[in-house]
Amino acid sequence: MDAKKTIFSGIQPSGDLTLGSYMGAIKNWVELSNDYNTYFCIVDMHAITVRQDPASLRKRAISQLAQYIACGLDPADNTIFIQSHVPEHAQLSWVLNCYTMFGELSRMTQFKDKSAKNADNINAGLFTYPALMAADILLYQTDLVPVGEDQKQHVELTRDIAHRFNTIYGDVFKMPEPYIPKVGARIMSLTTPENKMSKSDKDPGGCIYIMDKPEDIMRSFKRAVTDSDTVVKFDPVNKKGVSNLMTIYSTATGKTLEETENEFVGKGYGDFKIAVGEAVVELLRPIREKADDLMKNKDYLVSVYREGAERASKDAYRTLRKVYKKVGFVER
Ligand code: ATP
Ligand code: LTN
Repeated sequence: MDAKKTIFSGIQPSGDLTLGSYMGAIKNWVELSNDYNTYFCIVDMHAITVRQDPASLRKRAISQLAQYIACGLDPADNTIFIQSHVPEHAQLSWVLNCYTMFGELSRMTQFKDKSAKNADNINAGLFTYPALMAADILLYQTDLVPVGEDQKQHVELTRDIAHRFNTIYGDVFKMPEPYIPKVGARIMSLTTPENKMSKSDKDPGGCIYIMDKPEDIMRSFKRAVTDSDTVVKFDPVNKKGVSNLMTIYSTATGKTLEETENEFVGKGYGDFKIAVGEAVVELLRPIREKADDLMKNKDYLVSVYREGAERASKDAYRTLRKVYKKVGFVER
């Protein structure tokens, strides 16, 4: 028996990875990865709940893999794979769809947001998205799911589904817990700090991408929205823009919010924004360079995702087989 507990998390290749996905999720994957048995997934099946251009989707899945590795996830120690390569995800998700209630899915904030944004394509997959996410998590008997704040509701629904299933059939699924960082769980847009920084955001200035060049990062931070005050103070209600920049600075440098406040006493927003930009440039520089290098070696990336899928599938099948038996499917 493996004494280590298990982590599962994933990101959709629906756009280029942002500083938000790094600070809310990937950074914590890396920090926790030594102490856990880990699965990190590129959830391409989730991505098609919104229309994608096929060639870009394919390209982004591969570059997302390179970025996972560049952020510090060593494929020798972490199972890194592409969701559509492991058919057990689709198979378990069908079963879980039959244990997930219409009312529960209707209450999901992400569904409401995405239906408003994609009013011409409110498809069934967008609605049942959380059942697929529950399958991702439950297949691996996951203990911990490191995600940003916006995904907490989905992990809670996963727990409800697991509980419902276990109550009927006995202990089939491990009960997963969300892991949400104290600082950095919700990075906001630099131009509209009332909105989450998001890779499918249409406003390019609001978003920092992991692969952005230093000059683009600096330009975005210099233009970041602040307020008419002059004090660098953490107040997410009245000073949304400044508080967001403080969160980013604190997560990038490891300094606390208090230390950050003290560091900028008597200095203006101009100096502050440059300091935040520089901290982010230095944080992302080695990641971008490593990812660029990895992208030159496609054969290596192919070998990583093939090996990952093989390992994942073996583990996933164990749970799927149990589930099929429990619900009464005839063994093949
Ligand atoms: P999309 O725009 O396609 O919905 P997204 O940019 O919102 O994508 P996701 O793929 O939904 O990003 O999220 C990937 C992971 O990163 C999740 O764990 C999510 O909670 C986290 N995350 C995404 N954006 C942020 C953010 N702005 N702040 C903190 N965490 C974030
Ligand atoms: N819904 C998540 C992505 C996701 C995920 C998962 C996260 C799909 N399956 C399993 C954690 C565990 C999002 O970020 N939008």
